[in-house]
Amino acid sequence: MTNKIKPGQSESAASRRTFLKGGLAAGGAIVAGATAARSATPDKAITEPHEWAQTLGEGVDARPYGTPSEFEKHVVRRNVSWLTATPESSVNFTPLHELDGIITPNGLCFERHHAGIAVVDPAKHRLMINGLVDKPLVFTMDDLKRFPRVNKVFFLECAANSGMEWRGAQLNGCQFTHGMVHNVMYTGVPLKYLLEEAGIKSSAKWLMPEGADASGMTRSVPLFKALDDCLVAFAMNGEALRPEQGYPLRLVVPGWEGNMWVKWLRRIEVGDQPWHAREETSKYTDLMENGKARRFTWEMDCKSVITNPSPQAPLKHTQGQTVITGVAWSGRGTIKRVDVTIDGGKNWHTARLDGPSLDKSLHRFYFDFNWDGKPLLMQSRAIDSTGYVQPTKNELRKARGTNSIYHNNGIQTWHVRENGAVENVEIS
Ligand SMILES: Nc1nc2c(c(=O)[nH]1)N[C@H]1C(S)=C(S)[C@@H](COP(=O)(O)O)O[C@H]1N2
Ligand SMILES: [Mo]
Repeated sequence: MTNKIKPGQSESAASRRTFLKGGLAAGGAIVAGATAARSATPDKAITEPHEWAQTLGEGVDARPYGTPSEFEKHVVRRNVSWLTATPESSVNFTPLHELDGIITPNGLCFERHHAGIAVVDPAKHRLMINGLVDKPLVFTMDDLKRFPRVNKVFFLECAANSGMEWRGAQLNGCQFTHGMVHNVMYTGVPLKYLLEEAGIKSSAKWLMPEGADASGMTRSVPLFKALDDCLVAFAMNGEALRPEQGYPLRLVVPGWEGNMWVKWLRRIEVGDQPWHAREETSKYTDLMENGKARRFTWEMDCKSVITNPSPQAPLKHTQGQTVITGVAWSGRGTIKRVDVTIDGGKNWHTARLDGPSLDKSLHRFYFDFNWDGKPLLMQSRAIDSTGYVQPTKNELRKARGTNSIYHNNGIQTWHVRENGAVENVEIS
């Protein structure tokens, strides 16, 4: 069960905590704090020459494929040991708290594999389209690159993202609570062009994409989605797909659960009914309180999270000018508004959306404020272009119970202490 404690009370290491709404100290008048700039007192870091100015640096031949600065070594994907029985069938998480803007760098996109990373030779790779088509076709990678291609930014979220938080606050860090999402610009061919080439029979209603990895992953995708906005993608953020993301070819299913985005895509069968594959029966279905399961819950509901500050990224100052930032996304469109509270929901402020607002993409938001140095209970709440409002975790539990793992898009609360430390909590 959850502990109910008041802010300011000393806290145990218990992982699940609940705060009483009445006991909040934050909010009210914002006092003027220190400015973000340092005063002009002598500082050796500016008055003395540094070692990096004493010798020549590496030449242009040192880094044929660039990697981040050695001072950024902590910016990595991480896994959760108790979720990783075997690394070949597991997940790691995007370090959301280390990123800004909306694009996830290729080397930091979370990975989810059912049978490890297949090493596929593009020269030997083929995509087959068969089933209810006039003309079964096989494409080489070169064939695919002769079709008109498009560039589109989309988020991919695993339906299990935040799944460990259904019953209470558990993991300390947005990397772990929300890091099964990445946002990438894909280059690929609209699937509709390939289906048109094969000629879809009038009885066709469903597709079954299949992966070339040892898991041979399959999902049933309705034809209307394929004809709407699915892509067969070969590049991410301007370069070839990474092996982890399905090199040389993956299916892009915008706004829909990540499991459908089949990697190492080798075949698409066209049929007149769904296949009821493992990934849409025993997995990726949502068991309700009454014992029935929701299925084909494809769309990822509108969601947001504050990425900074957060448990892995505490505040380094104790009052004054402060930036709160995070990301919001919706599988149904763009983000219309993000609200932020710093007092556990007593007062809500409209956050500033910055950067491109793209369909079914992450959106970046900021809330700039003057911190009075008192503990904060921070939340963000996103509203998408359909008018859907991100629910609280308790609203979700009321509607769907707590048996589920998937589709947890509830509002996240972070508790910021006076010393800047942050932890994952829930408000009752
Ligand atoms: N062939 C194949 N495709 C796959 C998977 C897989 O194991 N094999 N995992 C799926 C799942 S569950 C998710 S959430 C996404 C993860 O994509 P990513 O590794 O690019 O993050 O790929 C999907 N496509
Ligand atoms: Mo997934």
